[in-house]
Formats: sequence, structure tokens, C-alpha cells
Amino acid sequence: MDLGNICGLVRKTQASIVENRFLGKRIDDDGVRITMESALTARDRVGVQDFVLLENHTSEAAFIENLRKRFKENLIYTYIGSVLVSVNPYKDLEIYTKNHMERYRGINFYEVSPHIYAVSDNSYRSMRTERRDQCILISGESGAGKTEASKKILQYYAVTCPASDQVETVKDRLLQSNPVLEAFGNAKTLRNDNSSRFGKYMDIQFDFKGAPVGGHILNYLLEKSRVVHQNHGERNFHIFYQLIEGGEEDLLRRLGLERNPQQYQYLVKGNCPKVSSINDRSDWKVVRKALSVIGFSEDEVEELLNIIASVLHLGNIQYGGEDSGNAYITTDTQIKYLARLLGVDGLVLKEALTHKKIIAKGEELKSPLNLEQASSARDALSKAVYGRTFTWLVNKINVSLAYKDETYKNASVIGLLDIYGFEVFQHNSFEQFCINYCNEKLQQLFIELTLKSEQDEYEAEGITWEPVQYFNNKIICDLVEEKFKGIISILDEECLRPGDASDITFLEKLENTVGGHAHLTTHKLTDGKTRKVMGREEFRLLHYAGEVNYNVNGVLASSRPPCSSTSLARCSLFLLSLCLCLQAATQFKTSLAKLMEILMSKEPSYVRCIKPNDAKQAGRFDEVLIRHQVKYLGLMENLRVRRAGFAYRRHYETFLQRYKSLCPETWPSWQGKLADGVSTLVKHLGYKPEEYKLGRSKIFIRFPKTLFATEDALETRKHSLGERESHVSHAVV
Ligand code: AD9
Ligand code: MG
Repeated sequence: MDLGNICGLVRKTQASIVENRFLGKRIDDDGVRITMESALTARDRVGVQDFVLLENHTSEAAFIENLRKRFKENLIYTYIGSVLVSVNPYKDLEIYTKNHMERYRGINFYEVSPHIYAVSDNSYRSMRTERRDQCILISGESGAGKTEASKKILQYYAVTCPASDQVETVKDRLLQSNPVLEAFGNAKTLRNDNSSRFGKYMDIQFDFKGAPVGGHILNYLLEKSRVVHQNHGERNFHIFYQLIEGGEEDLLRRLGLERNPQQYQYLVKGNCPKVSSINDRSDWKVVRKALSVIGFSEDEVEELLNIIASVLHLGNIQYGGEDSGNAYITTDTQIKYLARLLGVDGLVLKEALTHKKIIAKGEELKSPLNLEQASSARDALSKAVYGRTFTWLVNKINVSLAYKDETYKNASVIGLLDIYGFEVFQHNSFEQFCINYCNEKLQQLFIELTLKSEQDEYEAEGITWEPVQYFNNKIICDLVEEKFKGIISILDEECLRPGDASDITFLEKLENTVGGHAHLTTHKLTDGKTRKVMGREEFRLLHYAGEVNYNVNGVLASSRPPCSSTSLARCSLFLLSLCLCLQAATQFKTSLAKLMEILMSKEPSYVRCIKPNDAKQAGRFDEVLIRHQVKYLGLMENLRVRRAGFAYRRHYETFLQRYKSLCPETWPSWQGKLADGVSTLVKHLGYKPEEYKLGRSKIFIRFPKTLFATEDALETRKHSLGERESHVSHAVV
């Protein structure tokens, strides 16, 4: 059989073999020996599994070409050092089986192909051996695969970690929390059929034996505006459609619902009741089951569904206008259902939906709302009710996941962060502002921690290096969050200021306070002379990831409590009687600051997700879109930092083990100190002094080509040995 045939035959298994040739153990899948295709040819085809090994590491084109080659071969994962870059394949790959999980268990990071399981396992082992809490930070834009990645990590732990009977329930609950949170917090958007509309940080707690014993979830900024409005082609949260499509007849009857989403104002805005990739009816069954696994009682489920149905009824409330301009309710049936479902008096509800309360000179006064005010009060109430329900749900899940046994007090933790990516739309509002601010903070953390850990390692190994220049986005974080003169402080001040505070006065205040800042402009500040046209009601932030224009229309309203909510405070239901105010900017800032604190206290691993195309299609690699993501995820900077010192590092023992056969003095075994063995070996191989440094426990190699040359030498040796063997066996025959 000639060389071409062999290469063709084993093409399928080749990828993983070549993956492992450069940096680790050689695996001969299916017992086929691949020694024919030269290392270089293979590298040309499937690229390198770690970007630091790219010859031309400063070239964005080379970076993208490497991604493209790998994507074509279904190799969706690539490292930048220890950071995992993942490209969404938009198809099911056979790489998440139990066998794959087993393959990554207890294996060194570089010994097998890059994989989300390698990151999971590495964090788990670090937690176990170093007793240090870990976190895995998953970032990327909408549809890039963050949620899928976090689910894969959770599944990996559920399958591979030790367990006892008691622990099995925890594993189940951890896994089952996903469908519930997704039903209430995910929705179909133009970018993703299952888009998470909230940020999620989840702690998985492990006992001293390494078994998962509990969990805790923190949620961030649910996109509540979706409850009352959806853009064309988008949907409301999945749960509404699941209930309507999948709910049993008598349940729907009790809730006063019809089996037709088009009947509900809150579900018709996007004109998209059905999604081909989603089966609402079967998802309903999954969610119902998950709710009981988590430990919701029948009564609690009933109450939850009462509220979901109430939101739909609220949306169908319509108003008429009196001659005086005051609004009145024309849809009594809805009020009847609402009163029953929420346990509120119908008249109180009617009043709450048509009046606001104002406190003047210490006295409480009722003032009627006009049509427009009444509709926005209704919508504000729906959003607040849904938002509180979501928080309640998360709290319930947390109670169910909390570990009960006192002996587990000192659990170790792995945190998973699956947070919305940077968002730029045609129209960007307060919600995008918060989301992008969050990404700005995470980027800061990323820069600090990747740089810091790099520096720490050199220090620990006693290696000198030249620090690399990078853009520190702290200046933008400060612009947003600084006390007294940050954007959030200014927003708060305007929210609390009585009298004529409006969206426009907020904008003016911004101009007066931070007008000179290099990362902020407004129409007025630039006299409209900017590259991209700006509206008069916008301010523009130059984020690390690019420019975004934020419209201030309605900013104050989003940060203030809804006006009618106080009238409902008397109602009986505990969920509603809780404070109904929306999450304001300062609250968001505080919760983000807490999150940063949590993350800083842990050892981080990074998964950077990339979306290959906007059509949600398998096999399509849209270069422009990908280049944009590579840029704003800061991957080139990441690579530069990683390469600034040394492209490659290896423990002496591992290095010696792999290459000892290349030097007569180290083969078959080296008896002296490991460092001396490595020194002898690299001298024999002709390494020049500027090509490498010897640290306390590791060798640091500056250029990939040095390592490639060594790899090729190893390959040549194996090849010639193989030929000799086959020659000998021929002779015997
Ligand atoms: V968003 O910011 O929440 O809108 P995510 O979370 O980044 O977004 P998600 O994980 O939901 O994206 O992935 C989007 C879709 O891509 C999934 O529903 C899958 O259909 C598809 N996907 C993502 N990752 C994988 C994968 N590893 N294998 C196969 C995948 N399909
Ligand atoms: Mg998601």
C-alpha cells in the first residue's frame, strides 16, 4: 500500500493523532501506525493545537487560518497556553461520550487533544491537589456556545466524580437546575434559539473526597423587557410557550389560558410562536420533571404557574380613555382571572393599574394615569412580577442545592461563569449598557489574571522576562463606576433628584462631568462630527471591544421603581408583596463588584467561545465575523502576552521522558538531577543559549521552531527505527 492510500485510510483518526504528536503522547488509534505523513504536512492540514506554536504569532491572519483549518477538521478546540478557544460547530460531534470523558480523566493538559473536558479535569485536579478554589470563566458573544460549554463541564463532573447515594441526588439536582433556569431565563433571539437572557455564576461544591455535595447559583440582570416586548423574529421566555403547548387541559382551564400563543399580546410581538429547533411540548415535560427532582412541591409549582399565567393575562389588559384623558380598564375577564390567580382583590388591582400614588407634604395622594401611563404601569408591573419570580426560583434552587451535612463545611469549590457576551445592536439601551459594563469588568479581570499568573510563574521559576505592553481597560471601568463622577453615580443622582430630572438632564450632566474623557462622547461634544452618526439622545462609549452608542431614552425609567407597584403592596401573595423595584444600576454595580471579588479569590481557567457564522449553520466559517471576535476577545493580546516570555514550558521530568532517546547520555535513563539531564539533552540537541532558559522545575523554550525541530528529530528517529524493524521482520519472513 502506498503512502497516499495509508494517509487516506486513516484520515479520520489522523486528526487526533497529529493533535497529540507535537506536544504529548502519541496515540495510535485503531492500532494504525502513522509514521508516513511528515509532521509538517500534518501541521499544514490541521494546524497547531496551541496558538503559541504558530510560527507567525503576531499575525491575525495566521491565527484565523489556524482556526479555520481546525474547524474544517471538526477540531473545534485550540489552546492559547492554558486558555481554551472553542468554535461553535453547530452540529453534534461525537466528542462528548463517556469514553471521551474517561480519556481526559487525570491526564495532563497537553497529553490529549484540546477539549472542554481537559479544562474541566485540570480545574478539578488543581482543586484537589492544591486545595485551591477554582473558577472557569466562559465568555463569547451570543450563540458562541457558552451555555453548552458550561453544561458539558457540569456533565463531566456528574459522570466522572466519585459519588455516594446522597451525592447522587445532588448531581441530579445540579443537572436538573439547567432546564428549569433555561425555561424561565432563556428565549429565542435572532442570534440564538436558546439565548440566555441572564448572567449565571454557579458554584459546585466538593467534599474532601472530591464528590460534588452541593451548589449555589448567583443570577445577574435578567432581561425583563422581553416579558412585554420582543423584536421581530424573537420570542418571549420559553416557559410561556411550554405551558401553553404542553400544559394539561385541566391545568390550562384552571389558569384560564387557551392553547394558542397568538392569543396573548405578550407573545405576539415577535410574530414567532414556533421555532423549528425547539419542541415546546416535550420541553414542558422535561421542565415539569426537573422541577420535582429539584424538590418543588405541587403547591409551589401551581403557584409558579399561576404567576406565569398572570403575566399573560396582564398583557391582555386593555385600556380605554375617558374624556378627561384618564385611563380605565375595558377587559374585565382578565381582571377576574388575575384577582383569582394572584389572590388580590379585583378592585385593588384595577386601581393599581390605573392610578399612581404620590406622597406630597407627608400625605399620600392618588392620582389617575392617562392611557400611555397606564399601559406602561401595566408593563412595568409584569416585568417586575416576572423578575421577582425568577429570583424566587433561583433561591428555591439554591435551597435545594445547599449541602446539608455539617461535615461538608469546608467544601472546595469550582465556579462556572456563563455570562452574556458583549452586545451591540442598532438601538442600545440601559440593558446593553449593563451587559457591556459587565464584559468590561471581566476583560479587566482576564488581563490582570493572565498577566499576573504569567509573571508569577516566571518569578517562581526565577526567570527574568520583559513585560509586554497591553491596553488596560481599567480607564473604561473607572469611567463607568467611579464614585461621584462615574456614569452610574451620575445616573443614580439623577434618579433620586426630585423635580425636573429627565433622560436629557442625565445626558447633560454626563457632558458636564465626564465630557472630556477619551472614551466618551455625545452629539453635542463632537458637534455631530463623528465617524458614525450619533443621535441627540445618545452617548457613545469606546469600549475595549469597540464603540457603542447608548440611547438614554427611558434610561431613568429603567433605573427607577415602577410607579404603580406600591398600590399592590397590600396584596396577599408573598412574591408580590416583596419589594417590586427593578434592579438599578448601582445594585448591578454592587453585585458585579461582589462577583469580581469571588472570582479574584479563585484560580481561573478561561474558555473563549467563538461563533462561526450568523446563520446558525454547521461548516460555515465567516472570516469577517470571526476576525471581529478574535479582536474583541483580546485573543491576539492574550497570545502576545503568552509569547512575550517563552512560548513553551515543560516540567523537567516530562521533557526528559519525551526526548531522552535523542541523546546517548540520557538514553535509556538519566541517573542524575533532572535539571542536569535536561541541560545535557538540550546541549546535545544544539539549543542556543538564547533559545531556552532553565527554571527551578521547568524548561522554558522561547520559540516554537526549536520545539518543532526537536519533535521532527523524534519523528525521524521513530521512523527509521520502524523501517529497520520492518526490514528485520521482512528478512525473517
Ligand atoms: V447566549 O449569549 O446565551 O445567546 P451562548 O450561551 O453562548 O449564547 P449556546 O451555548 O446557547 O450559546 O449555543 C447556541 C447553540 O449552538 C446551541 O443551542 C447549540 O445548538 C449550538 N452549540 C453550541 N455549542 C455546541 C457544541 N459544543 N456542540 C454542538 C453546539 N452544538
Ligand atoms: Mg447562553
